[in-house]
Amino acid sequence: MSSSSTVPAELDAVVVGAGFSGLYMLYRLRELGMSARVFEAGDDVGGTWYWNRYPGARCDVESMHYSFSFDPELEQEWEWTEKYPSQPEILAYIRHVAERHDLRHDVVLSTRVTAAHFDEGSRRWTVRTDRGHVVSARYCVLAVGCLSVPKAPEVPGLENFRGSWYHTSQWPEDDVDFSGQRVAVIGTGSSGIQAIPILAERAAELTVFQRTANFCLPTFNGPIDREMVAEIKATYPEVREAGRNSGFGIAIEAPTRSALEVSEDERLRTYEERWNRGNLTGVLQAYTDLLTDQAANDTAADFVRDRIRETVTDPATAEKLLPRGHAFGTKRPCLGTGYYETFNRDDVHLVDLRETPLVEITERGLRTSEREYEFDSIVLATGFDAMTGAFLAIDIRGRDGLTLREKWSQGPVGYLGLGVAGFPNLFTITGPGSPSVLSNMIVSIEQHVDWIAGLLSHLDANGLSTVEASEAAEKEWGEHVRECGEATLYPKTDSWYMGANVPGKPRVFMAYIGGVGVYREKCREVAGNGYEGFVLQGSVAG
Ligand code: N01
Repeated sequence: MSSSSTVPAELDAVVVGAGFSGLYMLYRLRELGMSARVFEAGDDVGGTWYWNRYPGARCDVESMHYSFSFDPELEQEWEWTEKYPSQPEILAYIRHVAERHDLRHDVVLSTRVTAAHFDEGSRRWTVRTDRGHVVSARYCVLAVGCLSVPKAPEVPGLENFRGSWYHTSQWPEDDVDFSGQRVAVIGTGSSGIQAIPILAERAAELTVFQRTANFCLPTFNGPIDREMVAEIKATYPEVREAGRNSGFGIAIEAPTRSALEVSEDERLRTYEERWNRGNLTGVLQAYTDLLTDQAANDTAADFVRDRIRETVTDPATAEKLLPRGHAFGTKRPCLGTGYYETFNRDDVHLVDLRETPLVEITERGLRTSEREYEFDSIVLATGFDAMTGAFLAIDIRGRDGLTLREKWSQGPVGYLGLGVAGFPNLFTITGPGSPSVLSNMIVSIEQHVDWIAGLLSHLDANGLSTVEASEAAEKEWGEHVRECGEATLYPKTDSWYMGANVPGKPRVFMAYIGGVGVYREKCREVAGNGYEGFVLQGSVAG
């Protein structure tokens, strides 16, 4: 896939990344009459959905809610085929959006942004790419995604392995033929849990190396319910608006009671009914305190553990698959299709790395503390340097040469997860400190992009040249994000939300858990008060 875009030396805006956020940002910038280019490292648009094309990749937000709302005709025309959209279908949707709005024209593919430096004198960003572009832009918008820098397995020896290996997030474009092969999977997060049942069908033998058993709920995926589609399409504006003002970006009935104030029978009936909905929020949102009170959480965790015991026929395997030691939901819970059932197959094996840790990757396979296993292929489903990795992969320098890496050395800071003090005219779409990964990403992306577009329009209308988060506002917001996180069970768990999956990464709860609607209101208020907490300055350089 190529793009014909030439790149002028001066632009109003450079956008980094052509996933959902970068493409929508481009759309809005064009509406404002600004010149812009999007640089995208991939060979096509799609971001996350371009890269993560491993077998079984699918979004666990339901199709009717995982789409743009800015184009009312498109949301009526587009037909999703399944309850949960598969990666190929989402990618087809993104490509369609790019073409429908002629966005490709300003997207520069196969080009990675390597540096962005702010120049005090001109009040502009100099953006450099790995293909030699040097562009001066008034604004730099980082639409780099929260989960886009793959994490290696850390154990030594990958370079010695004589077979083939694949990371789920960098899957080859031509799918891999595993027939007749002995395949290993390392990792049982969302990616592993989706890939494992399919790999089990394709390989001769599959061995799953599990370090932490996670909670997996069933999707009950299938052809989309046409009646539900018609109902939603008839009221899409209301459905979208309700999502925007909800906790996670999809309106659900808010719980009113503690899990501990109802009888066990009632609780089990409630969990059962919600389990059967086949979604992420059903069980987790059954009671007010499941994410804040360990005893309440235990009731839901026990319910899920019982479902695992019921499903997995070998008790010893079931025991290994039971998540323990972290509260349900505090590591991103997973949705799966036939995940636990897969372990009932004779050709699927489970190695518990808590009992026998992985020691090295060898020429022939994997060695644990107990023995060596031989494989033809290894699949790394080991996750990402989440939420900060993609920002820090670029050499970003703000005022006085301050690097983003220095600024974030103790963990990411920023105001509203949108801007960083010391980095004028730089925007971080779904950045740390915003609801981002704790929400339906597209709802959060649209809100950020719309808000940034409003701000840029305000700057233009008032002849202003720079906008920058103030240190004070950034600090206060950071405190608020931290306090909200600490009121929950999340910080108690080693998770990628906490940066705990990457050795040496500061341990900070990086997302805002106050809720999508609350956050949206805060952003609206900030804008309404003349972009309170941001410093708006100067006249546009001539
Ligand atoms: O990554 P993960 P992911 N040795 O970090 C294990 C989104 N997503 O790619 O938990 C052995 O969750 C690691 O073990 P542990 C979604 O937000 C969404 O699966 O660190 N094991 C863990 O089991 C998701 O949360 C969708 O002990 C090692 C696994 O690898 C996020 O992306 C689909 C290891 C990594 O799990 C990330 O998901 C896919 C090592 N050295 C992804 N290093 C949907 O919408 C890591 N692990 C459905």
